[in-house]
This record gives sequence, C-alpha cells and structure tokens, in this order.
Amino acid sequence: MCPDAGDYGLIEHGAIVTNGAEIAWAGPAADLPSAYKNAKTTSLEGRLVTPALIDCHTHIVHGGNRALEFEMRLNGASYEEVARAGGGIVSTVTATRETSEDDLLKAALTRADALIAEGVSTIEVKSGYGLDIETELKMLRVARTIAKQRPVHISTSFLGAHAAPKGADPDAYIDTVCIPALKAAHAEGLVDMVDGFCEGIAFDVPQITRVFDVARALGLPVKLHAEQLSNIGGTQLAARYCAQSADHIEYANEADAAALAASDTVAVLLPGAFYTLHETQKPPVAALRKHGVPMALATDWNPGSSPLGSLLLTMNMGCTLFGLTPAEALAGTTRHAAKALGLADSGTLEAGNRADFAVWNVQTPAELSYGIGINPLHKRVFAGQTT
Ligand code: DI6
Ligand code: FE
Repeated sequence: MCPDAGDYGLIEHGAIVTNGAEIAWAGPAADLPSAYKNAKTTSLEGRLVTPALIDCHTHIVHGGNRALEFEMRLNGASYEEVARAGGGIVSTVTATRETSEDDLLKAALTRADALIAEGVSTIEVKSGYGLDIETELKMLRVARTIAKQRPVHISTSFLGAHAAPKGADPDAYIDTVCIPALKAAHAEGLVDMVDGFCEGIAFDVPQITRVFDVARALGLPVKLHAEQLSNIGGTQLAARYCAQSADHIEYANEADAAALAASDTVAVLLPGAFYTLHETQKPPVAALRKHGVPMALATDWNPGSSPLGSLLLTMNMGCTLFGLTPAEALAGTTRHAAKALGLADSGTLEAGNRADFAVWNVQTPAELSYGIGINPLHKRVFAGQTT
C-alpha cells in the first residue's frame, strides 16, 4: 500500500521483518538482507498480508442504542412522533449521561472487539454525546481506556460541537460549554483532534470557526463532519484550517474537492450513514479523483445514522454504493485512513512503520471488498505480536 507503488503495491512471495513493535524491513523474500537470514520465521503459507485496517471515524463510546426508534419508523411513525417519544440524538445524549464510566467502557470494548476481529489495529473515537463538560470528558476517558484493555491504538476526537442540548441556544452552548469542555479535556491529555458537525441541523460555519480557533490556539489538529445533508461551506472551512479530514461530504462540489487538494485534507467517505439514511446524493468521487484528494472509508459507527460495526462491509459499500475500486477501498482503510488521523507510521508495510498487519485467507486483495458479511481474517499482528 506504499504511495507510488501502484494499485496495491502487491509483492508476490514477500517477507516482513519485525523488530519489536516496528517493521524493520519489508520486500520480496528473495531480496531479504543476509543479516535476517537466521531470524526466527513464521510462514504465512501464501496468504495475503496487508497493513492492519484503520477505522478513522467512529462514535463507539455511547450509551444505549436506537433500535426502538428504528422499529417505530418501520412501523410507520413519523419523524415528529419519534422525536416526541424522545428519539434522535437527544436520546443517546440522555443514555450516555446516565451510563456509568464502567458500563460505557464495557459496551465500547464489545464494539472495539468486533473491529479488531476484522484486522483493525487503530480506531478513532469521538466524544459528542455528552454535551456537558463532565460527560464529554467521561466519554474521552473511556476511549483512552480502550487502548489500555485491548491491543489497539485509539485516536480521540473532541466533538463537543455535535449538537446543542435540547432547549439550549447553540451560540451560548459553544461559548459556555463546548469550548470550556475542550480546554478541560485537552488539559487532561484526552484530545488528539477536534471535530465538529457543520450542518443546518447542527452548527454553522461561524460557530465551528470559534471552536477551530481554540483548537488552533491549543495546537490541536481539526477535522469536520461537512456537507453530509446540504452544502453550507463546511468543506471550505475545513480546508482553510488545513484539517486532517473532511468527513461525509456527499454535497461537496468540485470547488470543494479542489480546496481539499490544496489543503492536503483527506476526504473520509461514510457509506454506512448514506445507506441508513436512504441518501441519494453521492460524494463527488470523480472530482476527488481528478484533484488527487486522498479518500478514506470509515464505519461512522454510531447509534443513529450508522449502526455499522464492520469495516470490511464498509469497504464493500464504498465500492458498491460510491463506485470506489477495491484498491481505493483498501487504501481508504489503510494508508489514507492513517493520514486522516495524522499517523505517519501506520497504513503501509514499510520499514520504520508500526508492525501492525492483517493476514487474510484470500487469493486476491479485491476479495476484501467483494464479500458481503464475510470475514476472511486469518490472524492479526499488533505491535509485532500475533493477537
Ligand atoms: N453525523 C451523523 O450522521 C450523526 N452525527 C453526525 O455528526 C448522527 C448521530 C446520531 O444520530 O446519533
Ligand atoms: Fe460521525
């Protein structure tokens, strides 16, 4: 998956040398340096090895679920009826506030385990279902704890600007809750990146700008949920702040794609939300290709718009729903997903990178995107250890 290596950069009869948690060497077995000839070896018996997968956009820390709401809608309830019954994002906020740190962790570990079982080594996890200082911090602490209890890397994003709490004035919420929560979370070392939901139903460009200015002052990189349901300038905002990624972007146009290219921002495509919400507007894949914008794919695992717990299924959806090639889908869950998280040492199999890889029972890499609900993982190696 190295850049410029062509589609997959596939090496037939390859060898990987690990040194503790790092890759020391990778290449054709015939070229193995003599210094490694007597090293302890493990034969993978002709299987495909890829970088371990990276899910670069999730909300796996949250209380409760919204299955009843799903059921109500399919029994004919209107959006208003669901909202009156306490549904929607507010119900997840209530559940997340009411759930103890231990119980939030238990549920999040179960979700992380499902991803790990598919060869995932790195998961991005957002806050955003607390919407008060205490619960935003609680969510991020739980996210950090996942990495202590499982062999997985966690990158955290502060998403206080996800929604305004019921009845709150959005501007007052940004200034008196979201920004103080961000500062407090940063002071505890809980924040790797700062995210926001820039949308008609959430926050507008001036509101997100205030959050991004604080992120910049704290030295934190930004990313943004942009142009998911309408085009209100989120992608251009993300580009102005040299965001690591702009996510969703179904309603982005060619000028937005050009702006992402100029700012070296990754486009994170989230087919699970597109599918769940029955969207028809697809992200501008042709324009993203034309301008050379790296495209990542992620589950967006959340209880409302994307209860999707499979990154392999996400790759299939990226191909089937958005027209990505299987090579783009694999780059989207390895090299480009790493870039979306600002991780320079992941997502490719090359010397100096983390020795995190996945070994698959497949003949060709396209099989990873082709199967629907099929998990061909043979084993996962994390930090040089089989896990
Ligand atoms: N985009 C979405 O689709 C979700 N959040 C976001 O920023 C919705 C989250 C939810 O409904 O719980
Ligand atoms: Fe999301």
